[in-house]
Amino acid sequence: MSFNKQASIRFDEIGKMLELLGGDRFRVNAMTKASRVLKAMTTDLEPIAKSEDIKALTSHEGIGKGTAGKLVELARSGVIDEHEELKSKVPAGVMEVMQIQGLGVKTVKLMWDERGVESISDLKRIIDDGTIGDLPRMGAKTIENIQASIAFLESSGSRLPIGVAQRIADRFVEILEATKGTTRAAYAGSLRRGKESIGDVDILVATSDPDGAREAFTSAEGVMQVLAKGATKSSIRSALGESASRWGTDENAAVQVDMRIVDEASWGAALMYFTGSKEHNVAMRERAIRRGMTLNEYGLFVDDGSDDSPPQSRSVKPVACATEEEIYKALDLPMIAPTMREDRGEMALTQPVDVIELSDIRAELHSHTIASDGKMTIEESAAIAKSRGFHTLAVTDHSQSSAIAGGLKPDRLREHINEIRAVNERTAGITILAGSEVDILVDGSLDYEDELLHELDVVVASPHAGLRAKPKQATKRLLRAIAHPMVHIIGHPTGRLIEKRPGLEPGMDELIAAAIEHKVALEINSHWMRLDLRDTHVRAAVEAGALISINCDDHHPSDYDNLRFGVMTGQRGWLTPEQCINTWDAEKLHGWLRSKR
Ligand code: DGT
Ligand code: CA
Ligand code: CA
Ligand code: ZN
Repeated sequence: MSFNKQASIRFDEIGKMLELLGGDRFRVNAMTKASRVLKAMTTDLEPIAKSEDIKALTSHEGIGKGTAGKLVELARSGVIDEHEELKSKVPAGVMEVMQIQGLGVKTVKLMWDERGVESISDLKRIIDDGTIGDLPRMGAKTIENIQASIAFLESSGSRLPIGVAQRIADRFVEILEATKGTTRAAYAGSLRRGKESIGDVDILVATSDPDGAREAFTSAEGVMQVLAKGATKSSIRSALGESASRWGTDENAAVQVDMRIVDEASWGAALMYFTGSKEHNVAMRERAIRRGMTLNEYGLFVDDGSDDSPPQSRSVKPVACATEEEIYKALDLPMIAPTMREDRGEMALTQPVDVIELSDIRAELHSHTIASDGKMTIEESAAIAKSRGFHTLAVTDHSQSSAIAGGLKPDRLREHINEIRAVNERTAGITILAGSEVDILVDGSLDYEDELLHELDVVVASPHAGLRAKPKQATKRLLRAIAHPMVHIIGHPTGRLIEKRPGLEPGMDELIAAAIEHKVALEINSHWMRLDLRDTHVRAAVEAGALISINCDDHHPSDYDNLRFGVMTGQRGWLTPEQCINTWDAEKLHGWLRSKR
């Protein structure tokens, strides 16, 4: 695990443990903030912390003097004293209880202090003997929800990749749209923000027939369990369906889906609230307060100083509520795309960012055919690319070292190049380029001789094996590939698989700087199992001015549909169309490719 990640986890735990022990609010917030900042940071702080350069550490936003001292401790000794000390005071089981959805620190602390709950089994005990009900705010419904969350945590616990969650959400939205009385239905939450993994699916519906919506939702195909069926919120657990088997989960795996019935009139406010992120919402509410207003899921209201009840329940007319646009406008902000709502600087925007859209993509530069491990012929793949309005398709089958993936020996690649050129000759309306996805071997050299690489229009160089290498080695390996004069694109640079394999953890800042120097594009691989580069890497690359290439890495016709996930990952990194080579017109793109020959 990278140094930053280790530090991020420890700071998060320090924050939680401090809070459980009734610690200072200000310090709790500082730790939580530092944890978030470290999680998103692409600069490896280990060498800086090792050299004990406090000034350099505190120059990063969100890292104060205290946090910097702790980073130095961690780099020097592998532990943080305060973290160790707190761990001796807070039982590990209490931290496990904290992972149960819907249980806040306050409640966990109360259970621990008043009922001696020091593990999940302790919690189950006070539920079974009913003594949990003696605690404040523990109605039958709350207890039921806690039980469901425990069951969920025990059955799976891990997050779903976006590609699996997307299909389930699309299906529920379709079902609700087809239900009588529905005026609007949409998904919100992390899925709408295009996050790589999804904890649960959040659906909103506006309807003149709430009973009908509840019925349709809770009795839909694939519903395994109904967790709640309330006036405004219903929750179910849904089977994952066919997409799950491709992901390799067991058939009992499930995802929670929440449906909320909201008012048509305040649709925008509800959509904004339930899209989140929580951090973005908090920042938005603070902004509203500073302007003498109140923002909630019903709208933006002028604060009339009455603390007794929320404004909507007193028939106060909102300043804005129908659309997200009008709420942002009323708070003097440009429209912020859902994918940018992570409190990562969007609150300081004065102009909208022209982030990349799906329709901007005009070329696919990483695709496989039956020549290696793909399921399509060159013609079939080209027909799909053409139907998507692409002007260029690069066929990039695997290289010789990827033997399991049917990698091509040099002679076979030469034949394949001729075949691609022949198909290109007889296919109108799209340019089919001859390329290869060339393995970056563990020492950073490429899997074909330069002479052969020179024959290729497009070289995508990707790491496939040796993905457990130490960060330093990984950096060296990738830097060597980037410096190769015939490489155009680094494919899935870290080789990670979401929720399955961490992949390489190279020094991203160094890779980005080298990519700029050698005019190499870094890929966002759009497959939902990969999304590699990830959002935070993209953001760093975009800020530094590196070129990005968004590709589907198609093996199967349906893989072209994954483009949306790659584009959303680009948006999460604030990528604009100009910086993505797949948006360029044919002349510009082909010229750039040729400049490396
Ligand atoms: P997930 O499900 O873990 O992938 O992440 P989200 O972002 O979908 O989170 P979720 O499902 O807990 O809640 C959906 C949205 O609702 C969230 O992004 C923001 C909003 N929301 C939920 N609970 C709170 C809260 O306690 N405070 C605020 N400000 N917003 C909340
Ligand atoms: Ca969610
Ligand atoms: Ca939820
Ligand atoms: Zn590939």
